[in-house]
Amino acid sequence: SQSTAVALEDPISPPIQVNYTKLFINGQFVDSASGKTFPTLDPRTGEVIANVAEGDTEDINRAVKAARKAFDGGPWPRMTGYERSKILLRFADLIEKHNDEIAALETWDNGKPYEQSAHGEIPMVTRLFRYYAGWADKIHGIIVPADSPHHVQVLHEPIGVAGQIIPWNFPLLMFAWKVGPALACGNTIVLKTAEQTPLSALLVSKLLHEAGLPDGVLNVVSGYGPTAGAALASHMDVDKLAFTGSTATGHIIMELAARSNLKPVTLELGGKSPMIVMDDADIDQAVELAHFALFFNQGQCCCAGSRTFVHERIYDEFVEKAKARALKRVVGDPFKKGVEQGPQIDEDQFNKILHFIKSGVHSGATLVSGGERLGDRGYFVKPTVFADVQDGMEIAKEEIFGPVQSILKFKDLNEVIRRSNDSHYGLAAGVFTKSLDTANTLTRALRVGTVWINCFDVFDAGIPFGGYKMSGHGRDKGIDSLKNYLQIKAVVTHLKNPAW
Ligand code: TXE
Repeated sequence: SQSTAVALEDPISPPIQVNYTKLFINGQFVDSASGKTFPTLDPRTGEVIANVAEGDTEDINRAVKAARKAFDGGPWPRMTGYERSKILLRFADLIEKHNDEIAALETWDNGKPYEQSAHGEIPMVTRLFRYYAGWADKIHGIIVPADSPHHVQVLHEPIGVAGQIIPWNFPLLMFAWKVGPALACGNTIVLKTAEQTPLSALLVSKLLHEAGLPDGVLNVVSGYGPTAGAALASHMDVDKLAFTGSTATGHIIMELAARSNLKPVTLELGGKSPMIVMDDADIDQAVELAHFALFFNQGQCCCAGSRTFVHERIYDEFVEKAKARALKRVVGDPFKKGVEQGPQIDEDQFNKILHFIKSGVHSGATLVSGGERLGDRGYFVKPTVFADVQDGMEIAKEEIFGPVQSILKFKDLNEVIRRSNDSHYGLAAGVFTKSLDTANTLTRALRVGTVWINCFDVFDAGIPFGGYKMSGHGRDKGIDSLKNYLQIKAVVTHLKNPAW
């Protein structure tokens, strides 16, 4: 392990010690087989936080072997659901105990406001593990009545070794969405974190073991996508693969799974979610909600309300107020109190966002605020608002994944339904209206996995989350995500005395 300390603004965060930088395989922190490391950077400055062991094919093989052994012969899939739930509950208690320390590490590695990490995300991680601890002893099959003298049982069994590949925008929350249900069902896991944000998963893996998780049940490999990630997706001994990330990588993941052992794949991919503001809306509230829907987490949300559709009757006033709100947004060091927006995750994403801003200007959209980087250090982008955005423009079609709001004008309900659905994506939608009829019509017509009515980004552990169309398939969270991690076995027994 390696130790680095940095003085961060008191009193929000103490200096952070980075204790875990190696791969976590079979209950031990180990170096990568190659001995190679890669740097994880502080997005506020671009400086190195720590050098982390770089996993590749050989490390994935080692991790899968450990997970296989833990599944085939180990106690985890064989212990009672109640025993599993107790370990998950102890883990949740440990996360809660270390909440602020984990939150600070998450903010340092990712750049998101500390207040969001400490009071939003890490508590949600705790909640999620308690939720799935609650399921661990309630997963069971059914009895099916037969047409013949047979007793038919349908057993629900863990699926085996689960491979999980997660992104950097909500590092520990994505860890929880994937690991929680897989563990509750009794599976073993090899998880690859995103190369931008390897630190928090390593820290909590240690806590999970402290809580009593047997060796080899959870293995965490840090490393890059085309090397470690691809080795996991194409591994012949991985029984299931779950991925959150870009649609482009989703194509690759499914292909790797298809070409290897046909492992089932669940995908949670990109989006271009409409946020629809009707003319009966309270404009100030609608502006605030649409602002939050897009700018939350530096705009780095798969479900960001990145097409703000506003009714023509209130359009001009809305744009003025959206501009004023964006100009008021507090951007800066995410460890400072009151900061709403930190830096983007890395230079690639920062450049991608600046490219889209240029594209918006060239295509004739009206730039009403922002439009450039903030400062000359780190990856900060000014909150940017475009008005007069047309459906065909690149900024209205592609996922920008940054603090860039596109405001589009519409006339009537059928038109906004058609335009909202005219996308390869189908992840989420926001609807802002006082009319129950309008809300009901939109809810049924929109081809998306989540509809938020007069709210946005509500992520309770029990609410299923996932996409239609090229936003993916399968659901994270809730009861539905258990299905991703279960095998179904039919057991048919001949009855000698059917009358009884
Ligand atoms: O994503 P990738 P990137 C979108 C967003 C963003 C864009 C690119 O638009 O701008 O994707 O971001 C692993 N085999 N989202 O490049 O590549 C990678 O190491 C196996 C939306 O970061 O999808 C990481 O762990 N794995 C999204 C994970 O995939 C591979 C969140 C995600 O990286 C791989 C993030 C390969 N060949 C980005 N290539 C969301 N849905 O929330 C990469 N990976």
